Amino acid sequence: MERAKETIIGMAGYHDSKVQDLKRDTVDGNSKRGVITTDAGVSVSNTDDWLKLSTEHRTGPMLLEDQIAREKIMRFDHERIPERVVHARGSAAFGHFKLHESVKDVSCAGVLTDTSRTTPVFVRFSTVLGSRGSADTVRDVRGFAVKFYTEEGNWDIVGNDIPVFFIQDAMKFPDVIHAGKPEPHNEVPQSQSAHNNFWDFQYLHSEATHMFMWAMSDRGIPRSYRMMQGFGVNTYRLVNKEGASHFVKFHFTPTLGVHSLVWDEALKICGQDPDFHRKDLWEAIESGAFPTWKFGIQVLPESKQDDFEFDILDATKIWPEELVPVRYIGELQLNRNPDEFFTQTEQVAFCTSHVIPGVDFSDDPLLQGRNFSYFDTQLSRLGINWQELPINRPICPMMNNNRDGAMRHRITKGTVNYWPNRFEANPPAKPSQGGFVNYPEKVDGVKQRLRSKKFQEHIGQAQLFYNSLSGHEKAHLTNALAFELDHCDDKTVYTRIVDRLTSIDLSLAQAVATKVGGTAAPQEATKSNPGHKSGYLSQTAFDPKEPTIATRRIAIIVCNGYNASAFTTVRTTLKDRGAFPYVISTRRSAIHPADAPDISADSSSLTPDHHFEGMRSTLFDAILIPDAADISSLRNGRVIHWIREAFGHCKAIGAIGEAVALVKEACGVQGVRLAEKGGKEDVVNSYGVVTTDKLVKEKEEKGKGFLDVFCEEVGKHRCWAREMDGLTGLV
Ligand code: HDD
Repeated sequence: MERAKETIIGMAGYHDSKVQDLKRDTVDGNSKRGVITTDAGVSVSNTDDWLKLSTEHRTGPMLLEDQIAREKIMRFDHERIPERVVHARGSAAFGHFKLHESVKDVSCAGVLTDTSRTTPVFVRFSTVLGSRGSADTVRDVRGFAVKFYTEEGNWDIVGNDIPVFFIQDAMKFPDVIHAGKPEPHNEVPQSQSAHNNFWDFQYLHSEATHMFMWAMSDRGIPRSYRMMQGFGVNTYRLVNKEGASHFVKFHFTPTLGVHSLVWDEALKICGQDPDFHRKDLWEAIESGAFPTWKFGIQVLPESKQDDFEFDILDATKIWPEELVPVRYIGELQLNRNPDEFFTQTEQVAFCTSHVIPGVDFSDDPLLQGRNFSYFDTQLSRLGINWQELPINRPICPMMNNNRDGAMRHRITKGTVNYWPNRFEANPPAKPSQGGFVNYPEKVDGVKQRLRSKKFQEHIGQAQLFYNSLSGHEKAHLTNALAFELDHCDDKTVYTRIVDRLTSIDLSLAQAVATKVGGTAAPQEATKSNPGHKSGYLSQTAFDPKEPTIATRRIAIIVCNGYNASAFTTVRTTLKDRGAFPYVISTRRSAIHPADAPDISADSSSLTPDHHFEGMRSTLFDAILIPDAADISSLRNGRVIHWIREAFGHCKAIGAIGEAVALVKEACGVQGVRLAEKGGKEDVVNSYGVVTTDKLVKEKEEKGKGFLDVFCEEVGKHRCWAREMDGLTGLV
């Protein structure tokens, strides 16, 4: 009771409670009001020159007595902490969770029952295998870790963008990670699964088959953190007020849809902009385009635990949504970037064991091991008092008799640090006061190292996943496997994987074997693919009902002599519809429209955002080239390559007037029709290449013109028909 009162007092403007909490420890590093001091607060007059024995003519030896220089160097020497043993590379943001529908029928957790609450969150996205400085767009699983700062304490969902895991038992985690990380003899390759050890492990653990199919699919190369699903993966338990328990899986589904890069593009971005995802998240939030996800739960009463072909506690299995629908009950929004990377994104520590009353664990053998591992790893990463760090501490009052330890900084007054004590200070809370009570599960078993029978079947859901993909997704998956196995030079490894693929789908195995070697002959042991499908596994199932161009990066290519009115209409329309347009030209100094070619006429000039050498088409979702008198100035290898490459990556391309000829030169392959000068059709859309002779103002105003068709194509993310019909040369 006392606690609830305190909670409310401490939370004026509840939705900002974590912001208020962090303010206690936040100072302004940009402020001009103070002067520079030592860590002990003494003002310092020089931080550039070590104290030394010098004269005007000769620099002499430096003095060890310079405590100011020593402190500066010594602090620097110890700046690094161990990076996370997995998920080292990541970025994060603050936001909030809003519950739309109470689920008090299954849980008594305040965050899942009180629709008037807004719960602050901190969410960290990550890759798994790479080091802290590795590239964002590698093929990998992505972490999706959510810390809810609830009124009853912190609740962490430490999930991924893929709903299943490689292994069933936590004891195998060091093996799967050792096999995936750089090989031990030469520390190669960095953040790649394309090597012998990774695939050796995959073969030797057939339970990993389902997940490697997901990792090789487009899910392994997301376009943006904002366009990925998040899954709690493990089976948890929800407990309601009456004490009844239900099993549950957690889902986050992005409102922008689920979208991916294409592999050739992902590879190039690793070099062109290794921070691509980090910047994408940051920029979207800074510009007010807050990423959102629907939050849903799949719930099963305990009585149904044994009703399925698979074990519902096996983390290598999904609960197909046809069997257990997702109940969408709330929304997660990210709306504030961190103030400092290290103290927030690096020092945040998630634990699957952080649950709150109303949420509990199942006997999922992966989850149970995780509950040990996360807490344990924070000890070597951050030290015993890691929960005191500002980003990790709860927003509700916290009190117990855990004391001391390195770097303890909370000062707890009073004469007792144990319970019970003669003052009855800080007693345990009764369940009626919100005290956590473990679900009284009845357990009956024999103590042995064993997984139950249903854990032994590993192929059925890998087939379900493969069968449920659309044509282009299947093609991408096939190519991904062919790429990865091409990087395995040990014949045992790639022939075995081809073998494994034959038990999923013979045609898939044959396509891969043709490229990498190995025999995909139907064997006696080959399981036939029964062809079952689910409607919720292809990324296309999550396309927004109304296609949107919001937050899409669109390159508007311009040159001197551009048509000012076409350019302005284009840029304004794209901006109005929420896209991020960037002007790209041959230089970043001023360019001039056709009707004001005078270089000195500053008022009618345009300063491009980038030039062609500074950026690449890979960093944009679409390209649009307005009309320009002097289009021939763009007729060079670099620009042609820009457009051609965007065509190869199936991006929407738009061209107006004279620019159509440029597009023709870059991607005028057979099968793609383009608008003709004086032709009958106002707008031609062929394979996502949208062209027009001229922009008709009235049509644009009525919302039926060239720009609408172009935006519709951008909203589709990519024109996959282009590669499926063999026009891109990349499939
Ligand atoms: Fe894990 C980090 C997700 C299985 C042990 N894991 C970590 C992070 C995510 C996941 C998103 C990064 C958290 C952050 O941003 O700080 N891990 C998963 C998922 C799993 C999973 C979805 C399967 C359902 N993990 C797993 C197992 C173990 C670990 C089975 C050990 C038995 N994971 C760790 C860890 C890490 C970690 C070593 C490294 C840094 C950290 O915990 O805080 O303890």
